[in-house]
Amino acid sequence: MGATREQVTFCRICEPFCGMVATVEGDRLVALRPDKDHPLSQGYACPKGLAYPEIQNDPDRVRHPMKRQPDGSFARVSWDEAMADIVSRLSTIRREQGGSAIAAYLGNPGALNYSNGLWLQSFMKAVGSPHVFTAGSQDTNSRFAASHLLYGIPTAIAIPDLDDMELFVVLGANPLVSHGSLFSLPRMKYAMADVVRRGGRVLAIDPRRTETARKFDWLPIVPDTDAWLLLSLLQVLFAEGLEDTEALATASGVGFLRDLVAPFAPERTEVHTGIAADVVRDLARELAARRSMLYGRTGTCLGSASTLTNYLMDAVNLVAGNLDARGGAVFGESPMPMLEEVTHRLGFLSYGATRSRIGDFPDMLGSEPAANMAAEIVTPGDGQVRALIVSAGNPVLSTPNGPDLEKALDQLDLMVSLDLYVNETNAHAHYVLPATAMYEREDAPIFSLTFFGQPFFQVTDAVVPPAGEARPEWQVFDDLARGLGTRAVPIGVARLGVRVGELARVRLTPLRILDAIIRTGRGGDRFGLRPGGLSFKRLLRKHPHGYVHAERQPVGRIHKVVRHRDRLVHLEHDAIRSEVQRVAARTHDPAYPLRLIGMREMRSENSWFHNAMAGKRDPQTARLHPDDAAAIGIGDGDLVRLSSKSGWIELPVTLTDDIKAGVVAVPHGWGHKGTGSWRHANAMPGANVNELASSDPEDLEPLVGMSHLSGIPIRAEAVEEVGSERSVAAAGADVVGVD
Ligand SMILES: Nc1nc2c(c(=O)[nH]1)N[C@H]1C(S)=C(S)[C@@H](COP(=O)(O)OP(=O)(O)OC[C@H]3O[C@@H](n4cnc5c(=O)[nH]c(N)nc54)[C@H](O)[C@@H]3O)O[C@H]1N2
Ligand SMILES: Nc1nc2c(c(=O)[nH]1)N[C@H]1C(S)=C(S)[C@@H](COP(=O)(O)OP(=O)(O)OC[C@H]3O[C@@H](n4cnc5c(=O)[nH]c(N)nc54)[C@H](O)[C@@H]3O)O[C@H]1N2
Ligand code: SF4
Ligand SMILES: [Mo]
Repeated sequence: MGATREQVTFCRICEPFCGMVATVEGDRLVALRPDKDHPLSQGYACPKGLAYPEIQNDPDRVRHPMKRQPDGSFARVSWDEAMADIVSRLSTIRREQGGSAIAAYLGNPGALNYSNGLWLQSFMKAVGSPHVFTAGSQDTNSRFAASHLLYGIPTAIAIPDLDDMELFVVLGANPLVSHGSLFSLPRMKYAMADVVRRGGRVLAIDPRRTETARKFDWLPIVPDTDAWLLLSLLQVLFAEGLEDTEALATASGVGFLRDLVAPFAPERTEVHTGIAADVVRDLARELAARRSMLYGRTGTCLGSASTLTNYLMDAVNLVAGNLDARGGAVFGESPMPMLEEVTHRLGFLSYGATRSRIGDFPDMLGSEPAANMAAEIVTPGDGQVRALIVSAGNPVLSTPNGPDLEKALDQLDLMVSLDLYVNETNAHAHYVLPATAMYEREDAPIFSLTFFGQPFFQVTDAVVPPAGEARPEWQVFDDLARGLGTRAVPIGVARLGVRVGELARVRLTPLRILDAIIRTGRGGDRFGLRPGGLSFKRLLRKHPHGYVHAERQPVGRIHKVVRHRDRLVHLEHDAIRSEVQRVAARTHDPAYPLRLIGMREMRSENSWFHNAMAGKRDPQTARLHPDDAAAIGIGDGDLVRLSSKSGWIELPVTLTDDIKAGVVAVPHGWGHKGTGSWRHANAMPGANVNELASSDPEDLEPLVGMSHLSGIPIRAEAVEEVGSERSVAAAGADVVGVD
């Protein structure tokens, strides 16, 4: 054990990027405490963030390259041996079937890591494959697609200007637990409480009385009906002459929108949403009268018409005069504007630049729908996937229809994964390669630059050296590319500051690129032209707790944000019209009368915190309303079988009044199996809720191939256990329906 020291850094498990102070003994991260001097988090951190040393030092972590043996177990091999075999197999696949036989999946921690995704994308470009899959098609892509339609760029996403807000409507998000997403403000819950303290209101429109809804106001809604509600809010705004004409001058297609929403008076939509017409009218009036914003996240991004829902949400904000307005929905300013400019010009911010082989879906930021993965592997033809590299992901649990994906994975000629653990997905890999954990690398939140509540930037150095033989993902992609006789370098981004001649000579590291981005960004030293300006080193030394670029996010810049040639927000789209028609024509199968939604819990992060926090959290259960439970004759703690047209799972129920009758909530990321390295998590009961989700292209959201994970039609039945015998009561038809 060496000397004890402290180092200022920040957490990258989720999007607030809370400031942390790490205690290190020798090379070991022993503790984390919230950083009181961090300008945004000011001493706040959540239980997950503080528990990270348990992940860092988890004895179940993968610390060496591992090769799967014929019996399914893993044996340690050297990096050289693993890389040589992987390169040789990739070369063969590429030679015989072409680069498009190679696929990659980037999971959520990859989006919170500055270098992993850049190098993965560059590697895939270098081998010439369109098959990049990400967690985005289960998370954000419908938000991106709506922004592309409205603003001409997927990444233009408005955030709440809470400091001056009078009405904050949270539609399908639970920031008190999730800590916010596509919005980085560690003290968000305090900022929301301040809205109320100033005489304003926070309203959660959610099928469940969430932690956020409990603290503030709750308006229950039938899952997957937000589009109906939003159409009606717009109908009222126009019909009552409440539209903000000045705001509408920033848009084209206002007539289209007016006509589109005209048939949807609240009296027509209340049967779908379960929200009374007069409540909708009052809300529309309140939105027009007060500085306000509708803010949504996974609840509105994972429904069956999620691009439309996101489009309508922004349309309400615009028509009510709250878009790009103080106290409303504002577009954050990036401290590194060149980065967006360059990535935009290079075509990285694409939508529909290519179409998927399966289902003919447009790409989003160069990625295809992850729900297609199994079909892309098993469907013969040009572009059939034969090799898959998974970095920081667990799609067997996080995407629709995991069992099908598992079967498909076993047919691959090569599967490689970069992870901290053996999980349910990479248990099928030929090689699991140990990746560095977040405190083992330098980092910066470069994918969240415009989402900070205050214009902000921070960099961190590695806090401890890599555990065992762990390597950063970018290095592995770089080595693989070299092995294949090519280069995986984000050249375009690199050109920002690094002289091109140098690119050929030196190994271009992410740190060099990050440094260049900072030096050419706001306050940057312009490579010496502005002495005293910022560089990576200077930020680290002079502003270890982060750097606030301006007091507030600016307003009045919609013309700068919009990338359409005419600089107007585009409201008119045939795709939007056809989505409204599709929603209006939707029918319900009486065999599946209930609606399934997800829920996140404080001591859980998707699928990968159950091992570390196993003893500190409750196991997974299904939340059911007592009326629905009574209808099938089950009580608290009893087993329920939930079935959809795609599959079924069984798990114990927790009865609660905090959920709308007809709705069942189940946390995702569970269903750990003995095949993985997670000894504690594997011992916990639980089921993979995404077995109830469909990966059929017909069931994906049509505009961007978004997975439909929220509002899935299901049936609930009692499971009777007599001794070791189990039977399912045929009471499904009696279950209380939602609409
Ligand atoms: N039903 C339902 N399904 C959902 C959702 C839902 O709300 N409901 N939410 C969706 C959302 S929003 C998301 S983001 C996805 C998440 O989907 P995924 O990203 O596929 O799954 P995770 O569970 O986040 O798995 C992350 C993996 O990365 C590993 N890891 C952690 N840190 C690192 C690192 O630094 N480097 C590397 N290489 N690996 C690391 C972890 O060990 C873990 O195995 O799930 C989606 N699925
Ligand atoms: N503790 C914890 N924090 C996390 C995560 C985690 O797993 N655990 N995951 C991180 C990730 S990857 C992400 S993307 C973010 C997500 O951040 P959030 O989206 O804020 O997180 P959720 O808790 O999934 O909130 C979604 C809410 O939508 C509601 N909902 C479901 N269906 C509908 C619907 O049809 N309409 C409406 N109006 N509401 C609906 C749900 O009841 C739920 O309250 O959280 C991040 N933070
Ligand atoms: S809220 Fe997210 S970023 Fe903050 S400490 Fe918790 S896990 Fe880390
Ligand atoms: Mo996510």
